[in-house]
Amino acid sequence: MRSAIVKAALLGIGLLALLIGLYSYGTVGQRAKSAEDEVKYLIGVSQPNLVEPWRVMMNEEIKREVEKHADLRVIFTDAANDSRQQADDVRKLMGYGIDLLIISLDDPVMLTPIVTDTFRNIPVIVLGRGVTGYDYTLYIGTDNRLIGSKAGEYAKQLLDNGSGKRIIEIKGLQGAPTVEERSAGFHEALADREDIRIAASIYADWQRDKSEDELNELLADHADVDLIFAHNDAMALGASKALAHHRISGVTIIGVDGVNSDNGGLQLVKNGVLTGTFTSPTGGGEAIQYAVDILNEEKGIPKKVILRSHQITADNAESFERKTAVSEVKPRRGITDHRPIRIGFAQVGTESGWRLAHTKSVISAAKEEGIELLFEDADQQQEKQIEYIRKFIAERVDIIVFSPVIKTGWDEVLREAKEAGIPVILSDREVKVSDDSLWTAYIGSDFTEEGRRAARWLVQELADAEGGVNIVELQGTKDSGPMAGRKQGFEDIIAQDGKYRIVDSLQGDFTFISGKELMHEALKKHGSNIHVVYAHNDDMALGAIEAIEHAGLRPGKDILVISIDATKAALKALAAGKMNFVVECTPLLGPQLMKAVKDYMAGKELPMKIITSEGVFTQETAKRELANREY
Ligand code: GYE
Repeated sequence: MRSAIVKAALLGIGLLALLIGLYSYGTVGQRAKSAEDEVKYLIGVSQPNLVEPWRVMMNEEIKREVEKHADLRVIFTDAANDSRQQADDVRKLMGYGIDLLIISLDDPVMLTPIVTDTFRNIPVIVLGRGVTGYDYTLYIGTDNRLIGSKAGEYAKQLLDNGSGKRIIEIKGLQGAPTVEERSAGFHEALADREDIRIAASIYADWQRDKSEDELNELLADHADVDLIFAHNDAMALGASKALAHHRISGVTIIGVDGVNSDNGGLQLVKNGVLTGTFTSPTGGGEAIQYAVDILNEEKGIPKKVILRSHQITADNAESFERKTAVSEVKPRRGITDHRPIRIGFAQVGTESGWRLAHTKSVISAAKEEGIELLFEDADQQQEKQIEYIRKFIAERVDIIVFSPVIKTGWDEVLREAKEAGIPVILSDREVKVSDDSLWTAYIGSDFTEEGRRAARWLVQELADAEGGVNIVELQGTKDSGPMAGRKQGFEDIIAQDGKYRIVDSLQGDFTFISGKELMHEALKKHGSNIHVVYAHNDDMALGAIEAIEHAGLRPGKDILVISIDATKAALKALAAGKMNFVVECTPLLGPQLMKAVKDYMAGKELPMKIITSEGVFTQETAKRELANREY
């Protein structure tokens, strides 16, 4: 709670802000006389510029959400595309005593240190572009590579196979990660069509006029163009003007953003200037919602929230507009419908300590929220999981939740759920399907990042070690999300130094027994030539420890042991010196899952991915954590 003096000062800042070009927003300004005491939290919003309509929109969404909270006050800054200015803005905001910073970065590399500094003192939400490392509270953004690849798929659809087709790509700002990602996704998607060529790629800095000017020049030589993909709708509009100027017709234009305002992408699709666009949600509204939760110290705040992008074409523009109109957010079932929400949960099995904790968390969170839960355990078998999902469809549950044992093979049953109008939430493991609208949200970890974290520790720990480092990898269930990500992330990091060698990568299934047996085999084959065991989960690591001891070697000393999950049993082994490093992967997903279920039923759109916040443990930190571990 802010003191009276601070609150009085806040009013002063309002005036000061106007004088120096900042501006503030919130309930105090409007209700100064009656309600100034209610201001509980001050939030700073630092923008890199406000020339892009998309950023103006972001601020609008922030304001709209702030209006719902009488106790919030926000100060906005605009750095006019200057990173040094943005760092100054943040310092100024800190000087005003903000309780939380929302920042959308100009140059992520240059601004990471100021974000890190700020995060030492207050929570920080990063919007749109990531910083390196983990020194922030929450990142909210969209998947730009996915947007690029969706645009590429759409382009392929629009340019029928046959004679050579030419595309011009109009990119945003040179060097910006958003631009590289959108472009990479677009190029990847087109790679399998030899008849399509990206004839030219130009930069237009996200600006309509620059796009028009650059394209005007280019069209002098490239008049034969079939399709233009612009990284935002403003540049797409500029492109259409250049085409008109050259009297070129029949060119398909695809944009990105889909903002609903004059000359925003939605309107441009409606009036036929654009053939299609892909929404790029700003995350402004979500940032305030999470800011409130963070400031109120609620549990289960995620680390990353990835928002879903929607395709808008002439066919769905109107219904999209209706669906997303602010006044249209209404509960997904009748107000008179008082029965509890009913969800069907097809758990993968009972393979690990992690899994048991996950089951417990989901069941108890459902109970706490008064949500009826139909629970089935598929014993690590895909056929059984499919069977249970079909059963839930037949029983017409409100939402289906499942933890897919492997990534592939779900298209058919998910299509059945979609046709029945039942949304599917993926808990802790992802699927790979042709159409991502077949699932509504994923709540779980970033497995590739977990693998990277495991490897980063190793590389640091053995930085001075001479000679080669032989690693045995114990893999989780074949083709499962965590197995694939943990393998990939680990390999990416160790590949940077030739001394690390995976001498054996053995296929387990996340169970203690598989870890023990595989390690037994590995020891028979490689003897004491093994320096490190990297297990994809704790249970396999604990099994491996038994095998190592059985072979007369000392786990944690003769052979370093690294694993992922951080269950109590593993932390005990770590504290006892039998393991060396454990990356956390939290199974306590029940509360976040139930929150998503309730949000969905209340009519909100769920983020595409909610990535949990997790830490890492060494032998020292494990000792401290043991007392608090719930699983
Ligand atoms: O790490 C492992 C388990 O899907 C994240 O599955 C989960 C993994 C977890 O059995 O122990």
